[in-house]
This record gives sequence, structure tokens and C-alpha cells, in this order.
Amino acid sequence: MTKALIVIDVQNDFCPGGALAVAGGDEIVGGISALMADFDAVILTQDWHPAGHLSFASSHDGQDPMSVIQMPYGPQVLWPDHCIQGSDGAAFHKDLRTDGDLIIRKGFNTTIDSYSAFFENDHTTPTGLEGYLRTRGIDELTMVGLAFDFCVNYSAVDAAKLGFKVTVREELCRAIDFDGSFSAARAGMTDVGVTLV
Ligand code: VGL
Ligand code: ZN
Repeated sequence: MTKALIVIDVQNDFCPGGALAVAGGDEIVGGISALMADFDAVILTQDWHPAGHLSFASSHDGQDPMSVIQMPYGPQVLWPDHCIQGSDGAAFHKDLRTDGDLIIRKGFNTTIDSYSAFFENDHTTPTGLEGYLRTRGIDELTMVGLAFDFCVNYSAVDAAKLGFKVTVREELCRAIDFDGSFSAARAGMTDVGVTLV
């Protein structure tokens, strides 16, 4: 087995003080950095939106952050502006080791959100990560990062459906927990064979 650690969106905007702060988001950074030495490959993801991204409430007249609208690809939570390309908020937390093998950016298409590291939210448009992992012979993935119930969840479910053996280390994740999303994420991951530890 060739094993990769996938570190999801450990960026300033998802940490306390950031635009879409996840409670305790900064508490996991040291543990994630320390875990990297145990893997054959380390891949970091970065939420990377252009200004005016359609997942932002500010892009829709009269919509408040955390409301939900219908997009062509399904329901979309409208977020505060976050992880704008090149901003401090989009940068990795300063204590995160960033000397991994690959940094994959997602959410850069204005009209579609991308929670998963594998597919945009239409569940069809690929990011290229699957091909990268397969051509390197990587078959076992451990996922950590932010947020447990959105980007970690979507990435883990897609990876399991693609046939990777997937483990999520819950102590190295933190959740947004919006409208039951935490328990829904746990159930959804378990259903497709993701191991939660
Ligand atoms: C995320 C909401 C919006 C995440 C990204 O990284 O979980 N959540 N964009
Ligand atoms: Zn985002």
C-alpha cells in the first residue's frame, strides 16, 4: 500500500479570526504538521475563490450568509466571502508544514463551488487529483483538516466511491456544524465505507 495524507483547507479564513472561522480550527495545525512524516506522500488542498464567486452571499442581492439557494447543480449554502485568491485569508495557517508533494487548489470557477478535492459540486468536473494519485500508485488515503462536515466530508466520500481506502482522523478535523451537517457527514462517510477514527 502506498499511503498519502490529504490535508484539507488548513487556511487562515477557516481558523479563529478568519472570514469563515471554524471553532478550534487552529488547534489541529500542530498535530497535522507532525503527522506528515508518517506518509509516502503529502497533499495539501487550498480553497481558492475569485472575488465575486457565486458561493458568496455577497454575489446575490438580498441574500444573507448561511442562507441556502438552488444552483443548477443543487442546493448551495451561501458563505461569507472567504479564501479569495492571493489574500491572507487564503494562505495556509503559519504553523502548517507546506513542504508536501502537491498543493491542489479548488473553487476557482466563478459559477460553481468545489468542496471536494476530487470533483466540483456538480460531482462531474474533475480537479485532476484522482489521476495524480493513481499515476503515483497511491491507494490509501488519510484525511484531516477543515471543515469536517464540508470539504473533508465531500473529499472522503468521493475518494471512497472512487475505490480508495479512506480514513478520516476526526481529532485532526473541526466542523462548521450548520443545520445538522456534522451528524449527516458522519453518517454519509460511514455509509460509503470511510473509516472514522
Ligand atoms: C469549505 C465552505 C466553503 C471547507 C470551503 O473548506 O470546508 N466550506 N468553502
Ligand atoms: Zn469555499
